[in-house]
Amino acid sequence: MTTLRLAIQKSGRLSDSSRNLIAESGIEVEQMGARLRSAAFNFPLELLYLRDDDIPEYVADGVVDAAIVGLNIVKEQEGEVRIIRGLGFGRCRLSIAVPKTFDYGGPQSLQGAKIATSYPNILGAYLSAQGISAEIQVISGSVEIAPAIGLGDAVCDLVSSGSTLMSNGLVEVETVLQSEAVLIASPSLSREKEEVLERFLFRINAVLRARNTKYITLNTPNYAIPRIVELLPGMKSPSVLPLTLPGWSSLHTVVSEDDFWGIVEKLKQAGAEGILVLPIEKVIE
Ligand code: PRT
Ligand code: ZN
Repeated sequence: MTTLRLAIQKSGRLSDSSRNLIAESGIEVEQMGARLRSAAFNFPLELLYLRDDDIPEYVADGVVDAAIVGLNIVKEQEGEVRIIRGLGFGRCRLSIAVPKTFDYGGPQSLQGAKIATSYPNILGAYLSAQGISAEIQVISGSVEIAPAIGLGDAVCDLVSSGSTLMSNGLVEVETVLQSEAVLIASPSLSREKEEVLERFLFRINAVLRARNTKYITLNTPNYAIPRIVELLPGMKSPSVLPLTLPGWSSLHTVVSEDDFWGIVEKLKQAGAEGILVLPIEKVIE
């Protein structure tokens, strides 16, 4: 049977989440150890562990068929790859930041400035779209220290909590790219590999849909059911089961966790009691 070769980051911020996603998809992989690759036992998948910077090129060249890597890396590199879907982890943004003392009044303030970054292509495209000519100073690591050592007037770097910028006396002023881990694939795969990719994607979709979805059960007096049903943005209409207590029912439905926190108070006010929120493992649509 045809095997799909999938690259993930060997060791770094995306490694654990990538491996967890594969495991939650019900795909069992040999222990990783110090290997460069390992095979799945119960799905036609081979995993390759690579440095994230190498991944887009390997996918574009067809050395691997698909991969999980940051959108920031995909956008920075030139090779042609298909972005299949965002995976909801590894979220960060590529931002321009300036020293606290910089008198910043919008992107035009960067005219003629020297900006240190590891993302010259994304930054270059952003600056030309804004009609700004600035000097791009390419630095491979610790971009945040560049202004302090005279290597730039500003920086363009990845930010998640913002604490690295803050501890270096920098202020985030523009977001150039919103990033997260993405599943990418080679531009052309054989029909057999494309089918395996589809099956892999089907599983991933089920896992990711479930992550933000909760199974809710609650008890309610019967008179409150119409109001509560109105509040619950369920998949379809919720199930209503009678309780042994006369005039009361138990209501079951599935809601997105974000929606749930927005309506929980209203559910209680409407008369809901004993609200349970349960995790869901997979959602197949
Ligand atoms: O060895 P390899 O080359 O594979 O790994 P790497 O060291 O190049 O990458 P790694 O593991 O650091 O990051 C992998 C991917 O994680 C990145 O390409 C992004 O897609 C994503 N990601 C998410 C981040 C961050 N958040 C992040 N905060 N990558 C880097 N950072 C760094 C940032 O560069 C800065 O130095 O964290 C610092 C900022 O963090 P805060 O929280 O202080 O704002
Ligand atoms: Zn890297």
